[in-house]
Parts: sequence; structure tokens; C-alpha cells
Amino acid sequence: MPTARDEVLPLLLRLGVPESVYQAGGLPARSPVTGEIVAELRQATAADAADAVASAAEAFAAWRKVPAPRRGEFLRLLGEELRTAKADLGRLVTLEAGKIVSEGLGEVQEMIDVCDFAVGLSRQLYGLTIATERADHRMMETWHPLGVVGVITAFNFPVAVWSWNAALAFVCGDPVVWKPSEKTPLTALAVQAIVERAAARFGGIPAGLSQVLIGGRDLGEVLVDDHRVALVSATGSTAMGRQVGPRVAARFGRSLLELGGNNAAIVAPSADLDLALRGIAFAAIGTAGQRCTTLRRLIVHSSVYDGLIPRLAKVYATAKIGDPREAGVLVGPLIDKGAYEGMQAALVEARKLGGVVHGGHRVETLGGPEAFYVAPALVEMPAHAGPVLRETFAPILYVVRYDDFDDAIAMHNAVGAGLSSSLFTLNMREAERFVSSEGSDCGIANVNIGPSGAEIGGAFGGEKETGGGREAGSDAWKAYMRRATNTINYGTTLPLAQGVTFDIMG
Ligand code: UN1
Repeated sequence: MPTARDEVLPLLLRLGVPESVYQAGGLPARSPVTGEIVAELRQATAADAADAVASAAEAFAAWRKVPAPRRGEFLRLLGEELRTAKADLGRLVTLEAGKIVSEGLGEVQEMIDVCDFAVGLSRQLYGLTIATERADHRMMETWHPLGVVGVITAFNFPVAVWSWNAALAFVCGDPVVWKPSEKTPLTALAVQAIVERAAARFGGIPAGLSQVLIGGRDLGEVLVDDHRVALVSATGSTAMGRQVGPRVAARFGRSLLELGGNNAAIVAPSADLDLALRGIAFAAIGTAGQRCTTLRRLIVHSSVYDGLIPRLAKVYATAKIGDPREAGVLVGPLIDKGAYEGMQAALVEARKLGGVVHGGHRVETLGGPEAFYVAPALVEMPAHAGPVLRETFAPILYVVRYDDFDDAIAMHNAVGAGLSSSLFTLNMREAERFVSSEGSDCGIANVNIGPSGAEIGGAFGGEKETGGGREAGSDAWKAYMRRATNTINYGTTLPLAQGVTFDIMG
């Protein structure tokens, strides 16, 4: 395998990232695959961020007047450009975020899918016509562009999450200022270059419609605090969301929060265990446990525990860990040392509580000293307690037993986060109860699939400490627009609502 650095620079060139972004002594971009620093990038300042917001606000005044189906044409072109760049951008995701090749490509496919979705949406954006109680009146609602959208994203889906927001924002008439994770600036710059190619083909895109700010937390803070940013869409930890939400609310801005998950699967007595095994493995060890939808808790009925857990332990012991560019590898590196340390701390805590840990150790022979490869950890816990109750962004799957389905649901819901969930069963009553109002309390509840790997057509997001936001499909677009209720009187009298009389003289 070539070094990451050798691969990254030609890729950036092919993707069209200008050389002006490189700057010695700037922000180091590191590949988790080898641990090397692959580039140093010029960082934006808080003043640059404020300028970006100002130019986005100018772009808004022009873009909101472009008819929505025409805005959709921009998304169609962006989708085309992404199709052309898919192999290169997917590879860059692999190099910068450490995803295996198929998942790197899948991430770009997710971007293409949401562009297609947005094209269709561009001829919809429906409002209702509502029955009015007054004669010769019509009442309707219209959806208008909202304003500048600030998008703050995390390292683990370094480009797809931007696209969920940006595709909808652009089609809804909103400019986007993007603050990507400091850990994944290169893929963000590549996306910006791709957007610029689509914009050049479209012609007449206002400058400032799509901007990216490379740098640290201070840039995100500008987006959070600037009143010209109508919506702040932030993806990351619950701790981050706890700061962002109240600050945006303090200026009566809107926020869309996509925060932590502590996703569980329940395996019921009737479960198809072969299918469950595959679903659990992908959701728990895929992306090296670094999805917000990763399976972190497995709640297994006592009657199938001994049939499932030894088989799962075998999958854990044999899943190939290694350079994510290599064929057959299923588990790539953790993003960095911090992630590794967080994982080890959680395992120490689990052991103290009587947890039996399979795997979880560092694989020192892979990558360089600054690369952190680990064996995924399967942890049999005596109780649903301690580190089981919180999200550790690493491949740790805690397993607990249950005997009664009601207890399983109660345990399932007994954590702060509420993103995704799943149940493996062939029992229709259990399946329906799980997705009913008294079942899973998450934004995503699946049956006979793991909690991760959602399609873009559904609304993506979760409840409780996950923040309540919904992105991507369904009617998530409504967060990017403002609604007006319009009542039009085409008669010659002025009847008042609620039968109120107000007769004036003269
Ligand atoms: C995330 O981890 O932030 O459902 C997003 C999934 C992906 C998106 C995950 N489509 O797993």
C-alpha cells in the first residue's frame, strides 16, 4: 500500500482542491490509516467566518428569488458531479476518516441519493390550502426560504451529513456556511471544489451560496452566535449540543441538533439468529463503531443467549482488522488517540463492574505510532449499568440478558440518547409493540435490521439527548423554510373570524 500522503495529494489535485489552501504551519490534516500528517491547511479566522456569513446573507437575497425547480437543477448538476467524483471522493473519505472502501463509497452514494431527493423536492415544497370559516375567503400556507444555514459536522460522516443539510437548504432557497470537523478538513475542501464545478455549469449562482470554513471551534461559535444565521444544524456529541442549543435559542435562532446515540438491539426468542448475527455485526463493528447509529447495547433473551453470543464472539475474533484500503478488511482504525483512550477507559470501568471483555486491545502492528487500530470489544455485562448507559465513540458492544419483553423495552429506553434502535423477532406482536407508542422511544426503530445504515428517504434523527432534529428525507425540508399562513378575502364584506362583530361608524 502507498503511504496515505502519497495518495492524498494526487487525489486532492484530481478533485480540484486549489493549492492555495495548503500552508506550512497551518492546521495539520492527519490520516488515521497511517497516522501521518498528510497536509497542512490554511485556517480561517473568526473574522473570515463573519465575512462568510455576510456574503451568505447577500447570496440569500438573490437565491431565494430563483424558482425552486430551477434551484433543483443546481442539485441535479451537483449530483452529476458527485457521480463523476465518486471513486476519488470515496477514497479520500477512506484516507481521512478511516472507513473501509465500500463504506467510503457508500458515504458518497448517500450524497448522490440526497441530491436526487432534493431534485424531486424542488417541484414539491407543498403548502396546504385550508378550509376557511369565512365566505369568499381563501386560506393557505406558503413555504419561503429561511435564510443562511450554518452547518457544523463531525468527522465520522465527514461529507454525507453536509449533503443532507446542503441539498435541502439549497433547494429550499438557503445558502450554507459549513464548519466541518477539524479532523476531516480535506474531504470538506474536496466537496467545496465539486460544488464549485456544479455552480460553474449552472451559471449565475450567487457568490457565497456555499462556503466552507476550515479551522477550530471559534468558527463554529460565529455561526452559533450570529443573528444572520437563521438555522444552525449541528451534528456531534450531546455535550456539544448542550452548548449550541441554548446559545442559538438565546437569540431566537433555530437549531437542528443531531447528537449522540446509545443504540440498542433486542434479540427475542423467535429471532432468526443467522440474520441477527449479520445485522449485529455490521451495526456494531462497521465503521469501527464510529457511527452515531452504531449498535452499542445488545439485549438478548436468556433462551437464545448461549446460541448467539459464542457465535458473535467468533465473528468478533475473526473480523479482519487493518488498513481500510485492503480488500477483506472490515474494521479500520479509530479516528485518533483520544478515541482510543476513551475506549480503554470505558473497558476498565466495565471490567470493574464485572464485565467480561472479549477483544478491545490495540493492534500495535498496524499503521504507525499515531494510528490507532483496535480489536472490537464484545462485553458481557452482569447489569445494564455504568458505561453501558453512555455513548463511547468506539467499537464496544455491551451485552445483557432479559427474560421479559416489557423489561427489555424498559431497559432499551433507560438511557439518555434516543437515536436508533432495533428488534430481532419473528413474533408479530413483539414487532408491532416495539414500533408502537409504548415501544422504542427513538427517532429510528427497526425490526430485523440493525440500528445503523439508514436510507436518506426517511427523516433521520432522534429524541431526548439526541437533540430532536430531523434531517434528510420525509418532510425534514420544513426545517429549512419558514411557513406563512395567508388569508385572502376576495369578497366585498369583511366578516371577522370567530363571529366577532366590530361595527364602526361612517
Ligand atoms: C452518523 O453517524 O452521523 O444511518 C450518520 C446511518 C448512516 C448515517 C449515519 N446513513 O448509519
